[in-house]
Amino acid sequence: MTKLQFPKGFWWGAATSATQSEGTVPGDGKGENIWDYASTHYRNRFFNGVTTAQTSRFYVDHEADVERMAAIGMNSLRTSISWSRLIPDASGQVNPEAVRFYRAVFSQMKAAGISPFVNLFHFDLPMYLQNEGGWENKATITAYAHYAAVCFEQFGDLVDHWFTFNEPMIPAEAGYLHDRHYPFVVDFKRAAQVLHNIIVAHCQGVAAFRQTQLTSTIGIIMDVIPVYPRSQNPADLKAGEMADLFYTRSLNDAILKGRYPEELVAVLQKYDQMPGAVTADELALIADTKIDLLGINYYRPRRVKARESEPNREGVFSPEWFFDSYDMPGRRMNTSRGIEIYPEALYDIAKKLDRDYPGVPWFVSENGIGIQDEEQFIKDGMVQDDYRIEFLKEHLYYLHKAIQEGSHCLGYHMWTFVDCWSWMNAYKNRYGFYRLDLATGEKTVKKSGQWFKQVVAANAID
Ligand code: BGP
Repeated sequence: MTKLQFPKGFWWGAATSATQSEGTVPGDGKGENIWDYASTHYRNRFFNGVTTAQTSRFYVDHEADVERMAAIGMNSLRTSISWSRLIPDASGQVNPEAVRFYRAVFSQMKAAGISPFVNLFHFDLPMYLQNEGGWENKATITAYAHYAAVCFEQFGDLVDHWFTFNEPMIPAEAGYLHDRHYPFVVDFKRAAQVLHNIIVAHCQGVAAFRQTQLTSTIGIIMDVIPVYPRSQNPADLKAGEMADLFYTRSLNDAILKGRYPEELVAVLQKYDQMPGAVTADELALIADTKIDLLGINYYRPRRVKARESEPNREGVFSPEWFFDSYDMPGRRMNTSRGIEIYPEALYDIAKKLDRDYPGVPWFVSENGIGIQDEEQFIKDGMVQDDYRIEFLKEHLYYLHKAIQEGSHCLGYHMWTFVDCWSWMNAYKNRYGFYRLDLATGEKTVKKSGQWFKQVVAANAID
């Protein structure tokens, strides 16, 4: 079979985040974040009884883990810094143990030829900030700018690519609209304020970076869920437009074009849903902020159909205005996670970026498949995850096609390196190149990890 060759220097790696992989040990000085709190106090609601304390123990196991990354050929890894580990309380003091830990990790990675991609915020707001209003409070933006500056100062010499946020829509959407993440609020106007404040924080993070002499890059990681109206009837097309406007363009236009879409502002004004605290200075800052690199997380498409009944005032701003057509016949589903598998979307995303947001180099910063009860596929001591290899191959096929047509995509990171803790399901679904045995802590490479090594070596897929 012909090999599909990727561009020279392509980034092959994986992504993880601090809260999902590090764990804590007594004496590490880490402060509490919203996930430590929520997984302890709401454990029966979401986490299958498993808290953030039970992770893949990257904090203590990082040396061996970096060797494991090298063993499957990874040339890059994205992880995040835990804000509440680095700055554990409201005094703003830096935790020396955290500095020691992250410097050790990033140095080891560099020595092993694994480029550190470092994200500043992956959903894990320190509890001392959440208790004062979290992202609704402008003081959190100031605290974030301080935290970002500390990171650049302490680790700037070791990091190749910085990111201000992972999926900035999620804290607003899941935390303030869909009742999924702490603080479990359902209020559109508050969600809109949270999103705006996070965008301003992103801009201040970029500004803090621009004040340094660092030659690395700074960007952001977004989850672009491509929208496909379920039918060509006008109502479904309109619903698709609105879904794209609210979930994608609201954020992408602000970050990549420097302004909120006029249509969005008009709808929010019409329904009295504009966030109260948006200043002219903030809008000017958004207009002036440019990123160097964009990460795109892709898991599933958003199939959209119109509501059956007319939306009422509340309904317009409820998640029911537009929604996934879960009953759509013929969808290929990942039943473990309840989401559709649609690799063609990676091509569509690339085309959309080229068309609507040209000029910014990008990479796939997360893509992967979470599978329940994966131990059933263990044979000869190894998870035989042929389904994951197929999934990755199919996605890489469409990515390759877009690159061939000129899309400026620089790399591909799989979610994730070792099976890790998940926000909603703890360890129910497994995503890693390495299997984690929760009982013993043992980590063993899966068939997909071995396959990935060949892909990296060839810089190609079959
Ligand atoms: C992304 C998050 C990751 C990770 C991944 C897998 O949206 O950035 O942190 O969790 O989704 O999803 P899940 O863990 O919900 O199955």
